[in-house]
Amino acid sequence: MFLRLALAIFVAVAGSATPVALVSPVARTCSSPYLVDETLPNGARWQMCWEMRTIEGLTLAKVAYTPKGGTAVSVLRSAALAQIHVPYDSGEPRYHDIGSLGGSVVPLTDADCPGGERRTQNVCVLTRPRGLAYLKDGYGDPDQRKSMQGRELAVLAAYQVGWYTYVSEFVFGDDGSITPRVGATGSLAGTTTAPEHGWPIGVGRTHFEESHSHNIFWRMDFDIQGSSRDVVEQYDFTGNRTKKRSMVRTAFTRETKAVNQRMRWWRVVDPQVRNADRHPVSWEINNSDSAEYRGPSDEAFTHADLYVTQYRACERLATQNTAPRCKESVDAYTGNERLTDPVVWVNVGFHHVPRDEDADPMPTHWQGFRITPRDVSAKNPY
Ligand SMILES: [Cu+2]
Repeated sequence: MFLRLALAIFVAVAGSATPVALVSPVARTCSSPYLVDETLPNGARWQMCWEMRTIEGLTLAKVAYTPKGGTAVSVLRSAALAQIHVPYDSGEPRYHDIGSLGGSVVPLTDADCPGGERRTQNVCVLTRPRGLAYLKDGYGDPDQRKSMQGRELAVLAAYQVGWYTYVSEFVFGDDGSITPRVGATGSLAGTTTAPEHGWPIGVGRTHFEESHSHNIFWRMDFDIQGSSRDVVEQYDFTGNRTKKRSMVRTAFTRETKAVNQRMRWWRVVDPQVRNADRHPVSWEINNSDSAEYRGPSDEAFTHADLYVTQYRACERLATQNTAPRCKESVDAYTGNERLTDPVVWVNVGFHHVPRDEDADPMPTHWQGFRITPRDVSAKNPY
């Protein structure tokens, strides 16, 4: 009890001037070292709890964002990796790399977490520059010239899975953006194959290292100000070789499998939570960087890029979900159930064709997707 009181006082003193910290559900759910509460230089504040789960590894909970000068909005009930599917181009092997990420955490050094905090269980929490937040020329008037450097918060952990080291990051921008991403590094698996399935590695053309995909699934349980009323919408823009383009909005009222298209994006919106302009608060999801791997019929979970399912506690992994009385993969979770508490599953593929530069230690290749605030702040968040 005393500890909790001491923590509350600490949060009140260390936090920003807003009294939100004391009423935020985040501070009530967890405490140091599992609490992250970071106010970036522009005033944007991110609060969340984390845990190291045995299977999924680093898992975030109760993620809340407070735009500069605004009030806290809860965004995610939880966010975690849900599978890393690695099928090789010759047809075999086909790995499902999430077995026990929490049991294969790679120890981090200060150099791996520069300027940040190395928390227990080798989780790193740090902030770093993210380049120009904005730049506007003054057209000769220095007083009118405006520019600012952005900053971001990253919460990360690394796992050793076979020869690969996977770095899993959740990045929170001072603009309210969220970027989940995974970097694959460590060593190539050393799989040899026929030339048509790989690339010559080493001297000459004797050893062909096999190409493969990394199909990474994230489970994102959005809860914008609580689990009720959240709606997932899909946006498309019609017009092919025409001057005119028209926006088409599709609200998903039932569980849905969706595929990427070049201009398509989705958003999670709570129609009753409004910003100062009375526009509903939402977060936009963009999965435009995926290689969009499509496997055979017994890998139907690869047949869509985004799944929206009704919340069910036992549905945690995108494949090989072994919870009792529960379906086994995300395509099977996606039935026709009415959506009242949507969970979004994002599938991002990277086709890894090895190259000489992948020699040990293999340089990190990154893959992920973007979540951008849409009408959370009524003005420029800086
Ligand atoms: Cu690879």
